[in-house]
Amino acid sequence: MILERINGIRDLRKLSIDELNTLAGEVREYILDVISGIGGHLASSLGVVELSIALHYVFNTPRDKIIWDVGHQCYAHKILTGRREAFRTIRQYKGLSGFPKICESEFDTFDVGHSSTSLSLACGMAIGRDLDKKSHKVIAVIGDGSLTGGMAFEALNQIGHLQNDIIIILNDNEHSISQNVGALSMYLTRIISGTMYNRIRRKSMEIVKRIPKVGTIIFQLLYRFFGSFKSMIVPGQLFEDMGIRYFGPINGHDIAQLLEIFERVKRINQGPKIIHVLTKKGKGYLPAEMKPVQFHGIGPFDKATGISRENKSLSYSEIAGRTLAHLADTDAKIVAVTAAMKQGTGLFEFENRSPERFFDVGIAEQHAVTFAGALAACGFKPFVSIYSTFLQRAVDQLIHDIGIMNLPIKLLIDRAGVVGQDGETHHGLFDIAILKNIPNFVLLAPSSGEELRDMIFFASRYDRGPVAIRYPRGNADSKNFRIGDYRKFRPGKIKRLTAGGDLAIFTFGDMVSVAFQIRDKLLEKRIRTTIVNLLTIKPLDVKGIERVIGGTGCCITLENGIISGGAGEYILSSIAAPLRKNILFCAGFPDRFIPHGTGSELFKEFGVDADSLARRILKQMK
Ligand SMILES: Cc1ncc(C[n+]2csc(CCOP(=O)(O)OP(=O)(O)O)c2C)c(N)n1
Repeated sequence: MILERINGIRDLRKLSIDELNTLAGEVREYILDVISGIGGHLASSLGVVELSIALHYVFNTPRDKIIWDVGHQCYAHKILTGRREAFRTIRQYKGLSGFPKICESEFDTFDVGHSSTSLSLACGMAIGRDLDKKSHKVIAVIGDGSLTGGMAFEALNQIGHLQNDIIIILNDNEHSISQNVGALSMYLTRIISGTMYNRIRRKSMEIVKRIPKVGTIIFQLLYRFFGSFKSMIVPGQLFEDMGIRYFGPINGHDIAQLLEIFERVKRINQGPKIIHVLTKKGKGYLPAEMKPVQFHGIGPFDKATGISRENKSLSYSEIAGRTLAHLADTDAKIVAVTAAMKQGTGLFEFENRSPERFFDVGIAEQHAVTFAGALAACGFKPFVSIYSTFLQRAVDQLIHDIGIMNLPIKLLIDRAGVVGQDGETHHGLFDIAILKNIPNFVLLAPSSGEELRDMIFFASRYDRGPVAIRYPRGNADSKNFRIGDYRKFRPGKIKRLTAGGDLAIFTFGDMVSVAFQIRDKLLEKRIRTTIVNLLTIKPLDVKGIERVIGGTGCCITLENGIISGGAGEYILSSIAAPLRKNILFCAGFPDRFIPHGTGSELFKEFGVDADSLARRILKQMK
């Protein structure tokens, strides 16, 4: 095994090209062994094994800086840079992060997780280097999906203008999570087919020329015919026109080719360069090559068959997607918008059934929100399905393009709360604090499949302003969920789930089940609990809440979000002043970035699990 000898980057640089090829196979197997057991971003990482090897082989890392966009494709990079054994702990509680982390290694140049940041980072690092009169290389690795993000364009604009020495590796696998979309993606495809076309053109001209007598005439006709495709002959002209030298396309699985082009480009010390590298998502593992979307991010699976080991029942995302698709069948004004997350947010059914009203805008959350605002202004009912963490990108759009005009867009905020192993860049802990402070927004939170269905039904008919529905990652309680069984939902009304005179728990969403566990624990101590499902975070049912507090005397609030600026503090500041002392505490996540781990590990660490909360309540009630 060559991999066993790779304890750091120096060991890699001693290998021959043949050995590098063998190493690529071993790294793939190792990634598969580990990720099939615990889950992770598999397909993207398998696609860049040769690229990672070649980059670290040619460039003088960590002095030269490699910046991975999103960072989900960093597994080979981690294995090669001294973290081979630690890789077994990746994405697990207190183990390696699934993304680059500067605190983990000097080879990780920046903390990432959200897309389209690498070019801004490369631009900043290159300018920093030049101001400091240093001479190392700065290399950004960006996927064709991430290149659809607005930030990437903003950075290209500056990079082309300033002309610092920057190397951009465009890792083109024609996929974002799903098949990539948009005009730029089509342009990249034209480059690839253009080079194929060039090869065909050259070959056919050579053959025709050799035909006796008529050969020259046919050659001239063909020449004219091919001439009409001139734009294809100069690949990457778009980048060249922006002042960025284009190289490629290069086969990203041919190590010798990669080494050659990297050596060549490394020697050009001036100006920005882009190397267009073609890779296959899931390379080397047939199930992932066949189903790159499913294997983009996957839970534990059987390595031999590729079949998932997860117990799947209906998730909140699936319920949201199905409900929206069903409503859109009979309501021609409903439009669905996603920023490259149609699988994750369950919108594929909508796309199949109402393709003309389905819009994947690329990794462009800001555009998604403003685009939806325009649709709402035209009388449509745009639903933007978006993960809580990625909605953070569009805060100004929510205020400036939606809130101020009170436009009736509908946000389906998926993965709200702690998301688990993707960690601090991906937890959806800030959405309540953001949205509840934007005037005009109605903010809802279901605790079951049927509540989500009814809230979406409500949102589809509500035209007085924007509505946001936040729901967690994972399976929903769906025992009472039937598609189409819509019941009237009225926002701004709490729901008492249990009656008990000693304590009230005000909660919502997935924390309702935790409240029931607390109730059971307290009952052992003869404390009877009223559980209140808020359902609506804004506008708050202040009167209803005050009535409950008046009845129980003391209460807590409990949420899967940050405490500061969250629903609990909102209750605290909204109820009549004399009642405030009755709130024992507001439970949720503290003013810290929450690391990676399973949901239950994180709830426990931060004292938001039933055991810790029951103990804390008992202590305070005494
Ligand atoms: C701002 C933001 N939106 C959405 C995502 C979710 N996401 C993670 S990877 C990915 C696709 C990236 O595509 P590409 O850059 O081509 O990399 P590939 O996975 O194809 O290697 C998306 C949409 C994200 N990480 N950040």
